[in-house]
Amino acid sequence: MKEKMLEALYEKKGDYISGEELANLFGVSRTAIWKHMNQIKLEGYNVETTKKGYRILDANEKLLPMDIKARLEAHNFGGNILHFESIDSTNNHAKKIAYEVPEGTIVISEEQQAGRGRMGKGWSSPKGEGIWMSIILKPMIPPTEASMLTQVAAAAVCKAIREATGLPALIKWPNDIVVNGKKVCGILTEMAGELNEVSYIIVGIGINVNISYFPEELRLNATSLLLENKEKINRNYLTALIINKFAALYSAFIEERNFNLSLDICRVYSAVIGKTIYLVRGEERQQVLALDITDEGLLKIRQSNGEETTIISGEVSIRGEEGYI
Ligand code: BT5
Repeated sequence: MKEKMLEALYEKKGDYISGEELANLFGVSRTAIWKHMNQIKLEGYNVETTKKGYRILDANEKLLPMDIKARLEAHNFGGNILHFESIDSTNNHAKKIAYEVPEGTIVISEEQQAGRGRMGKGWSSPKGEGIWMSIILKPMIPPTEASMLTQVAAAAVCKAIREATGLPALIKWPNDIVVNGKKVCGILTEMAGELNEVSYIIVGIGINVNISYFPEELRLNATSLLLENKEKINRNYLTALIINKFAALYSAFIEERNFNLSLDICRVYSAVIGKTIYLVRGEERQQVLALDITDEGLLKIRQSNGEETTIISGEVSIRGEEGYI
């Protein structure tokens, strides 16, 4: 009922819908509508009540599934949004439910108690200030192509941040988005499957949106869109923008086998191509030149002995000569 009322409100796109109209629509009393509407307001939806009826105002600071859905273009993605106030990790939850939910299901949380980075590293996910979400995918691709989805997601996030903020976001291959040399987003792609068939892939995306303060240990390397742009961003809008861009690039990749759309973005907005970078393998640091991203999404490098080779996603971390990139 609440869900249906929200849909009716969003269908009006900011215009009023009267209590009577709602009561007729759902065959209940106006008092019942009023009670449900109070519940909706308590959940954080910005509903204005006047003599003309009810109308939805621009979203406030909370992540609201219906607000995100109202902004979506592709219906194969985000039809199912599971929203949490708090969770250990959206990737963990996505894995638990992956077999039971349709492709394109989104798990999103206001905070993560145990957000994860790659290889057992942590991911700081403070309450109400970021986008911590996981997209559940079930593509018919061989497991060897799973890491390409990190590039698809990076391309989508980079474009969305640029469009929403005008900031010069760049992709630090393979899984970071950086702004002015600091990390604003990390992507964690995880897979389950057999040797030659994927069962599901979880693409976890963490974006520092409205974070105004970072703990000491992150301050040097991390930033947020708020800190860079000096302006808060509506997380529902940015979440929807990312899902829309991801859905378009993903369907090009899976349905048309067109990975180039994503690749082009990864190359144009690369933070590493043409730069001298360090490959970090445990304690080992090797200085190399980043040449290109291959058609398979691998990083092509030239070693100091002149030898050219490619590295696969997840094998290394990259650190620049100065600062973070
Ligand atoms: C990543 O790993 O960058 C992947 C992060 C993925 C987070 C999302 S949030 C939704 C989903 N659910 C999860 O549990 N995870 C995903 P990696 O490249 O390994 O970077 C991890 C490192 O980034 C840490 O060791 C810290 O140094 C740093 N870090 C941690 N939190 C950060 C933050 N909020 N902003 C910038 N850097 C951070």
